[in-house]
Amino acid sequence: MACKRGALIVLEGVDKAGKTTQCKKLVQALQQEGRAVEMMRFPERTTAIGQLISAYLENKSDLEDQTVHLLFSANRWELVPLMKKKLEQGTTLIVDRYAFSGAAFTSAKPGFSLDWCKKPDEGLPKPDLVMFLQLSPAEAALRGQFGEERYENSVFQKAVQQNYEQLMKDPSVKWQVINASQSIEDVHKDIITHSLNSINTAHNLPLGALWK
Ligand code: ADP
Ligand code: FDM
Repeated sequence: MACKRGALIVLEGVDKAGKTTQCKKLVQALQQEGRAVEMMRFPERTTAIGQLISAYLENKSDLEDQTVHLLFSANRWELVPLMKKKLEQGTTLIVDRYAFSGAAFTSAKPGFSLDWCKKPDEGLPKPDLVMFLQLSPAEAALRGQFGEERYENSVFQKAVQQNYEQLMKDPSVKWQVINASQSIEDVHKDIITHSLNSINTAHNLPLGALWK
């Protein structure tokens, strides 16, 4: 009998919502239960495409907005064979940002529609669950100053938040809003509950195609 597939679980949210903290805690908790699980992140800065993206985010290079948008998408597509292989082998993937960041961030720039921004990511492996870590800009500000990277300013982040709200209206994606203003432990408890449900459900379902 073929082994049961792993679940594709994504964490999204504005800067400082706690995505990286929670992805790491979730992976650790699932591993302690003896489950096959790995963490991924986008952008994945170690590939050749990822290095172009990283230089752009660090303001070391300039690219057209269209170019960088397509690079972010290409960075996901280049990892699709690996993701599919792992999922088929039964490994659950916990992913820090995905196509939703792609659409929410680029469409916060003037002249970019959400529809145009979603197009290059159409057909990517569809997450079984997308948890949106909800945190107000005021609470995010309490978690420290913005860094030096591109997009790290409150006006841009507010526009990003509004775009996420648009994306969350799409019933073809399984969204779960998480109250990210709780303590790290309480957020983790919510996240693990939803993740375990998703892992159990995904076992019996084929992997879907995003936005198709
Ligand atoms: P993101 O990946 O969403 O940008 P991080 O996980 O890097 O967010 O967290 C941003 C900062 O906020 C870190 O200093 C982290 O320790 C802190 N942090 C994360 N979650 C919480 C929480 N629930 N309450 C208070 N501080 C938090
Ligand atoms: N970002 C991330 C995008 O603009 N498009 C994307 O497709 C993705 C995955 O890159 F500002 C933005 C979001 C954030 C930056 O920062 C990546 P982190 O700190 O590595 O998550």
